[in-house]
Amino acid sequence: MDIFDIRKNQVMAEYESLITRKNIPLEGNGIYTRYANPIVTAAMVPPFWKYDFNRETNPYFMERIGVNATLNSGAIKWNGKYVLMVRMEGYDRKSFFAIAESPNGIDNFVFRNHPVTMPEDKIPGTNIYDMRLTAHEDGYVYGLFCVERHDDRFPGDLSAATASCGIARTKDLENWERLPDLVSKSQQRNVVLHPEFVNGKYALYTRPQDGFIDTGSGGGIGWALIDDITNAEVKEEIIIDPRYYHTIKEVKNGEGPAPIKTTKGWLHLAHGVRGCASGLRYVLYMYMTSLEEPWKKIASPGGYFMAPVGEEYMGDVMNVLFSNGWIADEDGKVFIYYASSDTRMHVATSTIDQLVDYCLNTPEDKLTTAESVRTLNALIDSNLSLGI
Ligand code: M1P
Repeated sequence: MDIFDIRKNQVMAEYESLITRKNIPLEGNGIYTRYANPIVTAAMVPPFWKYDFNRETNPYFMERIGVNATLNSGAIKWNGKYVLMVRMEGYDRKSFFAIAESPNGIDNFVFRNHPVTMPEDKIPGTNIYDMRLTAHEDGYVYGLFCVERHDDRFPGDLSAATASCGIARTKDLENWERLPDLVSKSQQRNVVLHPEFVNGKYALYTRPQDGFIDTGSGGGIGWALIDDITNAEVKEEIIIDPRYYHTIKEVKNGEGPAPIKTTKGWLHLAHGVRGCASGLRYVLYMYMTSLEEPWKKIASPGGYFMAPVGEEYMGDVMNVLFSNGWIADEDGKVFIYYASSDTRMHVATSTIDQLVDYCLNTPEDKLTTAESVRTLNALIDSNLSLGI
């Protein structure tokens, strides 16, 4: 065997072992269960995306195209499979989308042969990422994602960029019809389509922001009704889940996946960001809104729902959990897909009943130390009175 065969066999064996590896549930907190292994990593990208398999042109079996990270993934159940719309990031820093699917939602994720070829809007984007998938009651599956372009108002500044919301739709998850980008007075990232019409209109969760990174005057997660999804424009926007001083969402927040409908209200998963000495810390939190008026918050459990643990802290952008995909099965099981540190994908499982219980019965953040201690003492006193 020459070097070509030795390397090819090694690469294929490692890939096969990773994509067939069984995942194991870890002990949970009663709210959700984490799993031992990440479910999609850069090492699980098919070798035929990275290597030239032609011995003549690649005698050393060298990697030709590298994938740096597999992160923030939209999710949907499709033909009985758990489908992730993975944000792939190449060695060249460009993100693109690719579908990885699994028979059980927790392991054996395999990429389809080709990444998604997303049609461009009138002005082509430089980078696209973080798709939220929504199976809308109009019959389409929509993908809303961030489109980054250089901000040409500042030609000398190579970091000046704009964020807008790209919109595409499909009926087969293969062929995408690109609609015009969302028109909005502010920049937008983390825009999510609500799955139902509201007052006969499409409804969006938005995240207005003054700059590409800083939300500035953007007060939090917004809500806007859209007259025409084929020419979507935010005319009026209200903030339904504000940022707040000295909370997990002091600096920024953003809607995660499209909310899940339950008998008690809409379940929402979001990310909150605060600053600390080591930079920004991204955690996941939940809230619920009214069934009839999805823009009205009815439950706001205090603090974070999930924060990085163990290897989740480490990666390209440290101390980050981010989720833009979850799947609720008909039996009530929920698969929460989240990325750690902008590097790899994980799953946690729960149920609708558990998540609703968590939202309705976790004390709210009452915003001061004194109130937090009062809340804690109430639980302690109640428990001690039971004679435990
Ligand atoms: O690096 C952390 C996240 O930062 C951005 O999220 P937000 O707009 O809320 O700050 C996004 O670039 C996201 O992709 C990334 O994971």
